[in-house]
Amino acid sequence: STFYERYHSLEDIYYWINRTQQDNPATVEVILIGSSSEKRPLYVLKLSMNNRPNKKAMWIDCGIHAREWVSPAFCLWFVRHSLSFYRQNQDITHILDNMDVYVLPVMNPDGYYYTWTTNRMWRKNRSVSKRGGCIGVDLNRNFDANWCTEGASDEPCTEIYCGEFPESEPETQAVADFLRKNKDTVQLYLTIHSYSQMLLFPYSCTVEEAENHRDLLEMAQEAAQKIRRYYRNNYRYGSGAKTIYLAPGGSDDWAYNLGIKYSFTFELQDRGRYGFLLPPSHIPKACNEALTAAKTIALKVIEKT
Ligand code: 0X9
Ligand code: ZN
Repeated sequence: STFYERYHSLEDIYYWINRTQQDNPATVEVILIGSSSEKRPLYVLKLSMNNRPNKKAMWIDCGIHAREWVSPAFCLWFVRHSLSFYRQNQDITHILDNMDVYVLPVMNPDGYYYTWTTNRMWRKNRSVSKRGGCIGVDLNRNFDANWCTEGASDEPCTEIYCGEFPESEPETQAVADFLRKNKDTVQLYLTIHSYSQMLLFPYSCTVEEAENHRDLLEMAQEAAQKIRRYYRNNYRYGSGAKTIYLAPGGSDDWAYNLGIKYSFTFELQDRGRYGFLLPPSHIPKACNEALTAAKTIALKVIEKT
């Protein structure tokens, strides 16, 4: 199997980020957006073709939740596809001709490291709570979107602990600061999770419909249709609150409220047979499905904006 068909340690991913930039100096820039609570760097790859900045951009983050290993694998897969098939594949060419792409391969490096060394099923980051001695905040409950209401917990020992206050975690703050700074160009926000095979959009923090609900629904539906047609696999789609559960403080809702009106959470394979322990042999199909969805949605965004 090739590099992209395996899971990689954090060290390997840092090496890959550096190597990818060195091999593609004209198109790849590495941006340090902050550091984790254990002081690991948070690097974003900026893909920008043709030496000219595009007016539009999309953002993809992976690895908010430590144990969802197929998520960072997707970020690497997406970058490889972009760099290898630009000018060969019509869709990715059109996307990269119209948008810069920001990719954060591992948003929760401390948690990811911990799943490789100590506890494969760890979800949260690794910050030490002031009270109680429990470790970790759920970074996808730590954003400022109906923060810590129903669907999150203020109890540090739970898996859905929202943190001391919105953006209390350095990982959350780094992403939020970067997106605030770039909100005039970023039109599409994608965040990659596993598992359950769903394409979700705002809101998850309330049962109310987003203002452009019909657009978001249509985009998710078209993406799911393509996955069904090309890969014979079913993905559910809809607003987060109505498709899975109420869950406030998520990055997708926060980005949406910031003004990034196309905001999606992808839940990749599978539906529970292997769950978070998806075998590496499933990486190619899982990533190609998500790639199809990402490209379908990005093309729609270019059309609409
Ligand atoms: O609960 C989550 O954070 C996500 N599911 S997961 O099993 N990967 O943990 C779903 C996130 C949906 N979006 C929001 N809750 N904002
Ligand atoms: Zn997740």
